[in-house]
Amino acid sequence: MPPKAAKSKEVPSERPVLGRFSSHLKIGIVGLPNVGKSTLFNTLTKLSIPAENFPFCTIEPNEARVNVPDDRFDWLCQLYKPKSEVSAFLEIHDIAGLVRGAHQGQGLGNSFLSHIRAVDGIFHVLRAFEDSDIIHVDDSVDPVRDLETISAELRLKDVEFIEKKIEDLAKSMKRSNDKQLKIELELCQKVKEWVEDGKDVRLGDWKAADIEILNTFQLLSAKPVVYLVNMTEKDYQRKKNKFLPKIHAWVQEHGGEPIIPFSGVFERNLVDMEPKEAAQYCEENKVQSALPKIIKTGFSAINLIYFFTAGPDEVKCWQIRRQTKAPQAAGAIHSDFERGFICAEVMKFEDLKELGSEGAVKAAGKYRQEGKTYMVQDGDVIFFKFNVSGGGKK
Ligand SMILES: Nc1nc2c(ncn2[C@@H]2O[C@H](COP(=O)(O)OP(=O)(O)OP(=O)(O)O)[C@@H](O)[C@H]2O)c(=O)[nH]1
Ligand SMILES: [Mg+2]
Repeated sequence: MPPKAAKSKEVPSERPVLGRFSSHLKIGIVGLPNVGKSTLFNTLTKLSIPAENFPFCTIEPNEARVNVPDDRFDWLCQLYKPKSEVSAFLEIHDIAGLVRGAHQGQGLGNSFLSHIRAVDGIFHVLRAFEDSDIIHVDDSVDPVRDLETISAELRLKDVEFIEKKIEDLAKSMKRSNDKQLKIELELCQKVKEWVEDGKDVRLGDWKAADIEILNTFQLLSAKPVVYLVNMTEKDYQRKKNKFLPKIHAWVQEHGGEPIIPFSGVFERNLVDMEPKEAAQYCEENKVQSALPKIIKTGFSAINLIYFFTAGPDEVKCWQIRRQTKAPQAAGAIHSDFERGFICAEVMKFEDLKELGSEGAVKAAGKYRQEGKTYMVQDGDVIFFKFNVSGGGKK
């Protein structure tokens, strides 16, 4: 029996997250050709982080790091007025358009799919604007058909991968009767059935042990998705688009991931304006950029969070994967912090904001010492204490 679909998006705290265990996670922009992927990517890169913090801001022509906007970070910078400010960033890859038959090598099929394999989540861009000057690969604008096309391609590639895996496992089992091989084989058969049934791997209610195995496969339909619906500026502004209700219905039926409407043309124009002019334009037209929401949602979708270190020298966001424990979070700063971990002194951002200073948080008894098993939460303000032989304390 294949597992039943996950009922809720809330991951129980003990269950491992589906996806690579790394704090260097990235998201790829995926979709059919000519839907506005590169337009979005180029607009985002214009928001790239200043070069002094990340020397490899635009890593490759199609890879970039973008600041994650955050009022909490801005507030901390106001409070400490630090010499250095380092915000969180989202690494985004622009992937060339995928076409039907890509899994069999259509278009630049297989290499595109390998680019998708290398990212940890997907911004799925859908074209919901009509413009006879911009060719649609399937001749007409129909985002629901496009959703079907892309998601089917990803699943077909997964089936191919799993079939190969099953073959390999069966061969290995002839040589040895290892219990682990048998467990993997059974899981692969379950996954194959699930995917062939038209369901994405990420929607399965997999057991913790299954997830550990699945995480070694990097299956395409296991990756989290955020749907970005590209529409005309007029539609975006009036918050109405004829395709949107159908897209919404489809997404609800297929996992209920976030949908963010945007307008590529509007965002491109806005980013080219002077900040003052842009603000005035937005006010006059009662419209706002969707980019901050796109970046924040993408960051969270690939299971990244961050904690802050804050003081007069530096306010910095340290990005880690959700469910990271305190010593490993300390290791994001320096391996010595992890090796010699003593404890984490933690303030909740909300407490600091409400009470106004570190001293006030301490006085209110809300400054906590946490040990090795503490799971770091997004927005924690942390001071790590550590001790390595010959080293000092911080
Ligand atoms: N009318 C209109 N045209 C757009 C919009 N977004 C992008 N385009 C145009 O559509 C064409 C394709 O845009 P790209 O951003 O290059 O599309 P892409 O998805 O990266 O395409 P491939 O890389 O070929 O897969 C360009 O001529 C863009 O100017 C939009 O919101 N409205
Ligand atoms: Mg492109």
